[in-house]
Amino acid sequence: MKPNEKLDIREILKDLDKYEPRRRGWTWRKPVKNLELEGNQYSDVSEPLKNSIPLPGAKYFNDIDPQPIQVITSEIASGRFEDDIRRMRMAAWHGADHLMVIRTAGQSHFDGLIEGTPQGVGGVAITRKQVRAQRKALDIIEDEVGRKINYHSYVSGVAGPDIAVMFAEEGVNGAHQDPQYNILYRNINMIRSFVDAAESKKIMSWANILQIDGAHNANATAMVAWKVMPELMVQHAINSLFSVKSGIKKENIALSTVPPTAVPAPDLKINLPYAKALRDFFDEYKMRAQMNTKYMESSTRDATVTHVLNMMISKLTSADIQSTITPDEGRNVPWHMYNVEACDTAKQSLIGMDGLLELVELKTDGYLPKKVRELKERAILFFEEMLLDGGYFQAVEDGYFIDSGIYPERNGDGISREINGGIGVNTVYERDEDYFAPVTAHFGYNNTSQYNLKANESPSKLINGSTFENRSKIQYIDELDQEDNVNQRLAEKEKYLNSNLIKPEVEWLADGTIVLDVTLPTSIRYAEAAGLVLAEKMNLLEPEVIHKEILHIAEATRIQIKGKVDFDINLNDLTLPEEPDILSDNEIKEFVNEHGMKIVAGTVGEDEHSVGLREIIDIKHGGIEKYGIECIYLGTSVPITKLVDAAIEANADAILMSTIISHDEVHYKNMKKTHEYAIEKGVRDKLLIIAGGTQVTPELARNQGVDQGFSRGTKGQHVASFLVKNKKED
Ligand code: Z98
Repeated sequence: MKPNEKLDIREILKDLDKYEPRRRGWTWRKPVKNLELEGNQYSDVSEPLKNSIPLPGAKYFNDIDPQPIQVITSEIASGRFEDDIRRMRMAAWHGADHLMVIRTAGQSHFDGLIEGTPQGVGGVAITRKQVRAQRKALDIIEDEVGRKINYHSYVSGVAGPDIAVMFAEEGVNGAHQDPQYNILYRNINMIRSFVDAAESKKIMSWANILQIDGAHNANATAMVAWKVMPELMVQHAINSLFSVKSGIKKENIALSTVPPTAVPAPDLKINLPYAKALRDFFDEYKMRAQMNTKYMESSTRDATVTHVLNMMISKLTSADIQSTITPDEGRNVPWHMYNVEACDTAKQSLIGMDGLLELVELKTDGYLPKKVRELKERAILFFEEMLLDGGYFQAVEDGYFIDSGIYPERNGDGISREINGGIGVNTVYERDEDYFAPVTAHFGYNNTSQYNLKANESPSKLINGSTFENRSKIQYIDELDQEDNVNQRLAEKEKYLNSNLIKPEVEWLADGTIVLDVTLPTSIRYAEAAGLVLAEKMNLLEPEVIHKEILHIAEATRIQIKGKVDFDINLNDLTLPEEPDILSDNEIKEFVNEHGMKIVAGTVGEDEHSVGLREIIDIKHGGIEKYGIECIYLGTSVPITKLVDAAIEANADAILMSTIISHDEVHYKNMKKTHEYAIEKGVRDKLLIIAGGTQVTPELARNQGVDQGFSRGTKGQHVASFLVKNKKED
């Protein structure tokens, strides 16, 4: 795979029936002690990538791209897995190494494994083909970026154990699994849910899949999110210990933690003690920190600030995995650019806070430890009361969970589920005495002795291995639906697949969607209506206001409108402007340092417009002085003879002449005169003449005899590069 080539989805789909995952299990980043990049010392970083897109400011640091120590999650499930694969590549280049396929698809409403690749609504249905295609694509992507990528989805719903088996077979590396999710949010019978969970966890442990729990969903669901803090700890405890008892290693158990509140509440005062209490209680487990979606609105700025504040807590409490997705999920716009933005936000913040715990310490007296203790006490009392009242199942029936009171306060609005109710009620059966299952990973009683198997021998030995050992037994079903499948979708997009035709896109190839960002000088209601008219007049199809922000209730409103365009752009019809040929700052500096460089500059003729030229020279604005080039500035309206004479006297390497006035082609005439006068003086061959100005066309300037012309948008670096290159050629 060449970095500058597009992923060919059809190539990935080819021979998918024969694909075998390269490995099983989760991979953490490789820490690097005392990494030094461009003179910067880093404390909590991991191995740099082979290919990546650095942050915008990196151009001032020789494009270094330090990678935080935390695994960074990006959640990608737009509804079309084939487009998600492309977005996974974008996210990986921006630093994501945990790619989750999880969104509001309602996958956990499916009662069995589904096959093929149907298009999802706001998410994707988890199927073997989709999982296999994405894992295969990630093999290519991880080679490209030079870091292992963890692929993740979830083991929920009554089909949970079946999904766990499929994940183990297909090399899925991480999964959400938490029986409490099924019970509280999907009304699956509690006994069934815990039995399924034991089985699923056993399978996940065999495949070394990292497990993330579902406790944070309480926070997103509760009426008053922060009040569920004690309950969140109880939910984490139940799932963690149940997972250990089902066979998962502690290092493969991650708590899904979300800072329970958000600004305008005093964020750190509430969220930090909570995170600290959690770290103290669950110090043997991993933490997957995610953002709070509960209070997230449509402002990307607002979501980003929440994310950054949340990451300060992640740093202070040493979270192991940093999720980035909820700024996107909270706004329900699963678009490429938001995944990428959030990955960059994580990288920028975590690197920005590198070494934070070497700089500050969490206080051991006063408010923080007091609050931490209070939260722990509330959680323990919650647990004790639950045990006294008959245990977890009874507590759920009594509506203990997702109550809007902070324990021990109760508001009676919790979610209540019946022990003898819900989906899958009465579907759990005790195993008969001769029960036997010839499978590799299985929870609980299995009468292997009747077949003379030793205790440490796998029951699957009796059938020459189950699908875990013998992949030829896996039933691979390509597509079941003739209409709704990836081949049909790709055929519809044929025109845009690896062709010269492009159309804007936000989530699916050639979806045609664009966003307008508009400020209108009116109140919010009028701005919204006017915005739609504006979009229609601009020929945008299906316009919809996706964000509104009051700048002032009467003066102005900012709105964002999405809409579609129905035309294509042919890349072959485009004329690309010449790429400026520039050297790096260091290359220029080194050359000037070694060989010296002097220029004489001025605006010529009757021209008083000095700003442009001064910007090219001045160190403050990135002008050529910063490279050590000696600049003799002669001022404005300088006669061309004076410019050349001064250059001779100073033994300068070049003249920088600037002209804005262009009536009667005076700017070009002056260029010609300068060139000719330099010849007359016998210095033309050792003196470079460079002409700049807004009306200068480089080619026309060269036609007048000067060495180069520079127009609008020119920076000191462009001019300095030209000077150095020419001197090098001499
Ligand atoms: C996250 N962004 O945690 P449906 N099972 C568990 C879950 O936590 C979730 C689902 C299933 C969040 C995503 N989590 C929220 C334990 C969802 C999803 O039926 O497809 O909605 O199940 O990363």
